[in-house]
Amino acid sequence: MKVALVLLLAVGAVCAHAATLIDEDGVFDFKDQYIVKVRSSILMSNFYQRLKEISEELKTQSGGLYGKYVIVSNLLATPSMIIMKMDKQMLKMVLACPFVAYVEQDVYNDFDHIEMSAERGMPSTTWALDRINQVTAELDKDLSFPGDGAGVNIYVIDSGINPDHVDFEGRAVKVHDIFNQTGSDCCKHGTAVAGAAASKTWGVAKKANILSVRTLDCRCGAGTSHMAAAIDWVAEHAVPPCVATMSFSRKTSSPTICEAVQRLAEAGCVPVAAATNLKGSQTDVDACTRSPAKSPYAITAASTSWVEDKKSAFSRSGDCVDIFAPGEFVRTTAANGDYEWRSGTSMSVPLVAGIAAIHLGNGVPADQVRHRILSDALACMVADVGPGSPNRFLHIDPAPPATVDPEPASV
Ligand SMILES: [Ca+2]
Repeated sequence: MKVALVLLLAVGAVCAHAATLIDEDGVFDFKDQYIVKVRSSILMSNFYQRLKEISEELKTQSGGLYGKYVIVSNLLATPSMIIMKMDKQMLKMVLACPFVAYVEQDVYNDFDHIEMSAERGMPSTTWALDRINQVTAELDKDLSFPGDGAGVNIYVIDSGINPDHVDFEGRAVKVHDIFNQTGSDCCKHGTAVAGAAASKTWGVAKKANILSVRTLDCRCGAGTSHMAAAIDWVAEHAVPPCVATMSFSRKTSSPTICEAVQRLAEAGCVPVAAATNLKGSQTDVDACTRSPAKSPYAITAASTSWVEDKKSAFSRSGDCVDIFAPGEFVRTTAANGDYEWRSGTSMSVPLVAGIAAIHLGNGVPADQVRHRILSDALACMVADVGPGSPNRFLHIDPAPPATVDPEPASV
């Protein structure tokens, strides 16, 4: 259960104010660690000075028991967001400080893997690519697209990648690892996501560049600060035209991640996020309770089945979903150099991102790609979309875009 606490506790003389603490029950892997967002009107030097004063005040009052804090690192590119460890009394005082906009608990976020069993038989290996370039449900074996995304950079913010997979044809490269490691795909997720976006055989945008930014560890999990920092890194370093896949999620919505996604969009990249998967008996089906799915700047993708274009049972839904795309039994590249089937909203994301790359490669401006994808989507195609979800199904016309005649020369 998500709990939003507003602590109105003992405040110092200067701090007659309470920021909101975005908190979560039961997960304390990042013990006493928080992301503190300082109000944009405040000079950071003034905030750091105030931290010292609060600490000294608490230490004096408690005989040295409380008032401990450490600035962990400034993983986040935005200087007004800092990651710090602090004791509970220090937290209360920071929350009460008017310099602070909000404090978000930094937590470790597990990954919700989806294992599909082939109870209804298996689809054709090409079904996902085949389905998104045609209007009718019956597959016509035409896998053509009106472009290949050449010159477009697809940032795969994920678990790393195997850039040597033959199906990437040398177009994939590891550009950053948030854990300062090698960027290798030890959880074997990022290579699959990248393959559905841009591999030669199973990708949508078959000539786009793949740039891997690792933010998921070998368990496919990450801290909230890691996720936000990876998005932030791309916002800082992205080379347009570009699109970014975010097939991961914080367990609850996160203002830190939402702000990072906004910066990414403002940097000229098209953000695509997973609606995320339901696990076991979870009854919270709303994608709005997850980040980056909640971000209005991201194109948030939910999953459909290869049978009757039905919303996948595992897929979250709701009005934070922007579009549905195939997400069951998607054939793609595997981290070991082979190929594999993958299911989950994680796999809907790269199909949307691949189409975004095609549009970018065809000259559609980044700030119009979202509108283009949503307006091209097929209406009323998805069965059982779930409460509040828009009934939009990913679609691109396979015919090449019409060439625009040059303006007639003026006489
Ligand atoms: Ca087709």
